[in-house]
Amino acid sequence: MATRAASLPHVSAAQASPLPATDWRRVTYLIHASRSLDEIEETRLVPERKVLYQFSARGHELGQLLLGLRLTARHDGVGVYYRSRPLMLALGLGLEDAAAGPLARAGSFSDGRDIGVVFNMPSSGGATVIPACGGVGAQYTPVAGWAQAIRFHRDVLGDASYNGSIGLVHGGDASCATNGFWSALTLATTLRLPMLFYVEDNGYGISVTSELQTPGGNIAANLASFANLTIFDGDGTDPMEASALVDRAVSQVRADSGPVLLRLTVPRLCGHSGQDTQAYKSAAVVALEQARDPLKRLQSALVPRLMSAEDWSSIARDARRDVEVAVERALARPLPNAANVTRHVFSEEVQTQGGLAPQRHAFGPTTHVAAPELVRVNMLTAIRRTLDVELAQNPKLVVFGEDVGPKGGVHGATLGLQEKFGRSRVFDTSLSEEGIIGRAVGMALAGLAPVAEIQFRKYADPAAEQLNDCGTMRWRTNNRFAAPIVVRMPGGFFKCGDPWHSQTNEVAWIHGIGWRVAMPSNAEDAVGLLRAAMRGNDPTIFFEHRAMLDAAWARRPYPGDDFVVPFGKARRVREGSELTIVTWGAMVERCEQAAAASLVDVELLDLRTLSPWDREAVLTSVQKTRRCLIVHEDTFTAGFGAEIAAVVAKESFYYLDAPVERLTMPDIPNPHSPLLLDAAVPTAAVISQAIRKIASF
Ligand SMILES: Cc1ncc(C[n+]2csc(CCOP(=O)(O)OP(=O)(O)O)c2C)c(N)n1
Repeated sequence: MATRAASLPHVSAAQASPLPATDWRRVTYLIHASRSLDEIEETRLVPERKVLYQFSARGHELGQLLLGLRLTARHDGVGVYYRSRPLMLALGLGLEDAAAGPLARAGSFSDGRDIGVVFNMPSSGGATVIPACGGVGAQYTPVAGWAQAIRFHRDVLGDASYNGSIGLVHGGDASCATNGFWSALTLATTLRLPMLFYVEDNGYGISVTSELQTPGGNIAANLASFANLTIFDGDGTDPMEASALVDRAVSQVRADSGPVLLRLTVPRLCGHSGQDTQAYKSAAVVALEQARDPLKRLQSALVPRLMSAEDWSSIARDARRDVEVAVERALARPLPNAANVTRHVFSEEVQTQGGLAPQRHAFGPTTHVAAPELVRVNMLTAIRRTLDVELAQNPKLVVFGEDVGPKGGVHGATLGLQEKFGRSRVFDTSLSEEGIIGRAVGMALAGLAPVAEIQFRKYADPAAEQLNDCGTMRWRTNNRFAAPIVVRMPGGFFKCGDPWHSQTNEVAWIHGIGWRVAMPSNAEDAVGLLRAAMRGNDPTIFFEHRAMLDAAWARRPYPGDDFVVPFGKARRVREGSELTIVTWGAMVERCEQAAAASLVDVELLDLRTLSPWDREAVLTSVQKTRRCLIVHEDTFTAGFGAEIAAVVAKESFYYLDAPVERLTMPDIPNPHSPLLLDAAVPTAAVISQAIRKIASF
């Protein structure tokens, strides 16, 4: 059982002596550097329209600097937000890069692709700064994943260099109202992760006061009875108090004594962003905030006790001069190269950090040629066996999701895997899809290979933000980071349907930037595509159609432990000369039945993967047959069929003898009654009719 350390509401300056660990000269330098950057941006670079989106950290600096200077372990992982620039400086972000980001210059942390305060920093022997996001609260669950990965590296892989490493996540008071915060808090406290939540409470989320984010406005007070969590709460403008609290908080998490929440109150001495005039604050509030300026309080605490007035001024001058030089150098940097704007959506070059590729992980041999066993297996067994083989071969692979442990998953895909590989490799999660995907992202960034299960496709909705941010990560960071996670996701109808368990909506993932998407129709392809996904270097959605998991049609001989199916290669299920059907998932079987029953010579293509999709196979086939029917279970409007139809219409315009047709679910949720379901999802009979109609056009 965890012991709860006593809360430390307000350690006074008298109680707390300056700690030897605090390099006050460095703190002094960095606070002035941060102020100078803010001021030069506010007074010069924003008016000159050189910085287009500006965020200052004035008032927030002290706690961040004290924390950043203590995050020195090689495997520390840090989650930050847009007001974290002082923390970044303390962690080693160079002044020139700090200035170049907001100027959207070449180099720096996103090469002009992202807002200049949406930071990231691969480890160069010290802490990693996990790619930040614009979405408030999105920083929390990836840090929980990082903290879990620390434990995995240390205890499961036996890597002693992870001893004492921690995850630190930084957010504002309003971020404590987000899904991400609560999800990460559940993760950290149930698993007793080495994770430090650092909340900087400035009383506002833009203009909304903290009483609307948590009752009474103090998240630390409200979490006082939360099990397995130690709370430290104090004044982030008082150098000695803040230093003492930061030191205790970091030490406790480093000692692996469970997660800590540290809340420091700070004034926001500026608008929320460059555009914000703070008209919603009264003059009295602004005056009170100014009176709490941590820079002034730092000066009073240090001068003359720890340094002379001349020292203080000289450090301030040095910082100012260095920042001015850095800004001029940043301004002299080239603008980003527009010719590169489409690069790094998917893996072209190995990223600096994230997943196994930067570690030059050696996978076993692979073949595209199946070595079929004698006995056929259903798709569920095929998936389970592929997970089993990859778990055995790759010690960094972890499989997790709701009920995947002792129960073996509600669909049975992970049955027996926890018994075989243990609770660290195959495990249950809390019921938070944001937590499942955010954790997967953090684990991937920490060098593991996470395979997450979302119980039903529709229940990926609460993870939408993490999925979206994961897909765009490589591009946003200009290939510095990628999180190649595999997300297994059953969906589609099964005997009956309903709006919750049967949705496919695969088009959402194809539209999401940076995701590879597989939707196999049978056991052999499921093996090859899942293995390709688990050995790949891009985030991948692996859609498991519920109707096909045990369908007799989908049973195939297991194709071997080395078998992979390359993404972007359609399977020609049936050769024909009069009409091409393009389809995937559960519709492949129905289309095959319909084609066999029709008198038309149909060529049937199973796309197998939708991102990328095999344009060449489709166009070659349509240019031969001169007719095209696209069949999918997803709804009609803006379904993936629309994209295929647009490409076929453009690229095969002169070859077509009939309009390109789409046969899909109507634009309704999946119905429950089998009668209604048959009226909605294309049946073999309806597909046959469409074949005849197009053939006779
Ligand atoms: C999910 C999400 N909702 C809304 C916003 C717009 N927004 C940006 S910052 C912010 C306030 C955040 O306040 P807080 O977390 O307290 O941090 P502070 O700015 O005070 O440092 C809001 C509403 C956003 N970026 N993300």
